[in-house]
Amino acid sequence: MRTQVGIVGAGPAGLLLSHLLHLQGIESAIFEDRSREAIEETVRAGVLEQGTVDMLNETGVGDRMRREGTVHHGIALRFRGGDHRIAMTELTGKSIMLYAQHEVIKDLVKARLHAGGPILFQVSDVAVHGLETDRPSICFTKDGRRQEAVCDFIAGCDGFHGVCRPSIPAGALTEYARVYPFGWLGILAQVHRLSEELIYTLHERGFALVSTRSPDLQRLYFQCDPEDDLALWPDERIWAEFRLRLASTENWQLHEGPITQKSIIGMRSFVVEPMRHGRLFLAGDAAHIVPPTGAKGLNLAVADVRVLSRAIGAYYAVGRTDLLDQYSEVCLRRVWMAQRFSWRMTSMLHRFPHDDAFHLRLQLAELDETTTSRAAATSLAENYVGLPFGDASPSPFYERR
Ligand code: RFL
Ligand code: PHB
Repeated sequence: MRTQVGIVGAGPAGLLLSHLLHLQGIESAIFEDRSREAIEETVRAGVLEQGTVDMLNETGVGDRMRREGTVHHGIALRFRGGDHRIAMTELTGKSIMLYAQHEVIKDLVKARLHAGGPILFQVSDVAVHGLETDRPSICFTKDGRRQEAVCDFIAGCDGFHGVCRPSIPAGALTEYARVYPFGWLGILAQVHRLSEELIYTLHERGFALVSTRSPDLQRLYFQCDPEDDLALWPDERIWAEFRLRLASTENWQLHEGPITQKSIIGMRSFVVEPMRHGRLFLAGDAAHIVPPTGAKGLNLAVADVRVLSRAIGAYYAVGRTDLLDQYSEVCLRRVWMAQRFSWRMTSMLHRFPHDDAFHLRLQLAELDETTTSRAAATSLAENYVGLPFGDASPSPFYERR
């Protein structure tokens, strides 16, 4: 088969890129190794930055998000048992949206299939070839048959464990990485909403987070040993840990209920430079990972494909290659700012294995400063609601039509 842009991976990056290209009249095909059901059910992110929300709305895939998502204007930082609000909208004029990643995925899959855009689910043994030529290709097995898609460009949107990044010759990329000595145990619980806004907590026993999915389904996390076995965490033990860490000196109550999903995830920071090799462009988790404390991963994936779709659009419309050449540099500047913010939120709110009482007091002092200085609170809020996209490229062709 032949397509203009071959996209590996139907996560937020791959699906949105395909949608943005379609709006500019550019053909693409997506190659995904899991089933449609599997990608539409995987529980991951929940926080969408204002810029992500605006993009989904402006490109016609925001209707259900506007109806079912919840706009939040602040977050709480809980320490010494007390809540301190960061008034995001008051400080920045922007807000965030709580809307689950798998709901974004459902909306994008529906839009792509409706427009006839091919998404090939359950392909196996994907391999990319000819990256340094102007006819790169994607080989894959579908229904037992080995096939090839010849493309002009390939977008590696296949996440951290995908095949695209490792297909780049050794020596062409530099990797920057940090692995944290803790993970997050996350649950979905059938409990009525615990708080109007997210609560990020630092407790002597470690970090905890109260988030939400709907009025009757809550998402909570706490810091744990990344090697912990979920079997060691029966529901009662999980609630006991939340009771301790979320203990409040104010009028706040933890309601407990049935846990419908639980998992443990490791935490790392990772960036690869550059995000391009020949005709292969990496986007989203394939190029960078952040610890989830800043809620940035999905939003970075969206920012990458915005830049990439504009660069590819300018190539097909007027033959420009300069935006493709600038892709990596433009994305990386913002990626590193999000890395720094995610690292900062993680270090400020988690206990590290060898931290002593001195370090805990420094963390509390940092939280005191963040919640009492308007300048410090504004800096956190600006990062949390999302930094400007930072691409100086012309407005995309689909906006001009
Ligand atoms: P994805 O979502 O991993 O999608 C990659 C897709 O590629 C497919 N794939 C392959 N297909 C074909 N052949 C292969 N060889 C393939 N290998 C992989 C996979 O099946 C998959 O469908 O990457 P993408 O699109 O870059 O999106 C990144 C985001 O998913 C990720 O950054 C976020 O989930 C991170 N994240 C959060 N981000 C936010 O912006 N806000 C949040 O509130 C937030 N919370 C979170 C998070 C991530 C979490 N976990 C589970 C790591 C909370 C958690 C707990
Ligand atoms: C979530 O709702 O899953 C969530 C919220 C905030 C984060 C990470 C995850 O920082």
